[in-house]
Amino acid sequence: MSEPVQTPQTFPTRIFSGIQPSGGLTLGNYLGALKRFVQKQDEGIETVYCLVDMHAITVWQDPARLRQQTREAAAGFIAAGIDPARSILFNQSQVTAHAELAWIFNCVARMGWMGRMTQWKDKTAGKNAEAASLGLFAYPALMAADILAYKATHVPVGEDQKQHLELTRDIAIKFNNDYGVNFFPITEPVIEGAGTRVMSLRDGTKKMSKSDPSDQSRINLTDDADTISKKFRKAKTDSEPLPSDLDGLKDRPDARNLVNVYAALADMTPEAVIADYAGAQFGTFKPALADLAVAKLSPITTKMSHLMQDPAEIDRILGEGADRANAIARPIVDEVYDIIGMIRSRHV
Ligand code: AQP
Repeated sequence: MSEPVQTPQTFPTRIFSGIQPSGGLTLGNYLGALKRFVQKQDEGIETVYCLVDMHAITVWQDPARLRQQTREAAAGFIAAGIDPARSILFNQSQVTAHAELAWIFNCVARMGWMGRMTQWKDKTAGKNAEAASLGLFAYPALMAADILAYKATHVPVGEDQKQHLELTRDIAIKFNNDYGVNFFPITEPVIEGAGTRVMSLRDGTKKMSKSDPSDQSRINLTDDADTISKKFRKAKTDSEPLPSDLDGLKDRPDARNLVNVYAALADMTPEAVIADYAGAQFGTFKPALADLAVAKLSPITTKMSHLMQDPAEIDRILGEGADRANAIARPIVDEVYDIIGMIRSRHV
């Protein structure tokens, strides 16, 4: 990849992040992304949040379900605390700058960079990679376009997206070098807190994912209190009690995951959770975790289902967000066309 250049960071702070409406939102999306999106908004930073429906179709989506999932994700954002008056909230396909810049980045990024992406490898592992969509392979270039169409300086994400953020930086650096400009910022990932890597409840070595075939592996933001409790009580663990320090969880991924989830939900450090539950059996810890999860998630679930009763209002919010997003991204992408030498006579 290109040698990193020292680009002065003279760009105003702007946060961008997104979530794919490729299924219902999970506890992983909530703790790794959504909860932190709300914190950034509440810190008063300019925040742009996107339901990346064009990423979702890198694997086949039933059209009616995609529409439903996009509205449901928007409802999830608002129910979790995103205020569409303070943050920009929209779905990606309504702002064409994303697709336009993605094509340009397809021409900047190198095949070898994409081939090294672990998410590409994971998603095609054991399958016929030749049959995967070209979009799935090129996904990180679209993600770079999502971010850089806003010249976003910071992107809160879960641990799984770290490599894609590094690629975004490489694309920005190569573009700036190739055209001799200091046009794009070198975006910083923001990966912080205990919830950046929530693992499957059935296998503590695999991330919790909305596309996991087992519904028992994840908590969905639409699960009712009873379902949340049952899933935590049945979560895979070992037969040992909780240790007295974090080191004791090193080779116990399932137990470690539950401690991390507790910490992220309670806004505690994992060390503090271990201090409270040292020596406790899972028969004690799991019900406490289930109660905590229900207390934190139930208000969100209730608000989501209320919002979902008015899909036209959700569409209105997304449309308004798209107009505000377009007002930022359009001039940036028009300037990119100019930098790379494309005639834009209709826009003069
Ligand atoms: N398990 C997780 N722990 C912490 N953070 C997570 N995120 C996703 N899963 C976890 C974070 O949520 C944001 C949106 O991710 P995404 O839905 O756009 O894509 P993904 O990472 O591919 O999520 P899934 O659930 O695994 O989706 P599918 O199954 O469709 O591929 C990101 O910030 C991500 O880090």
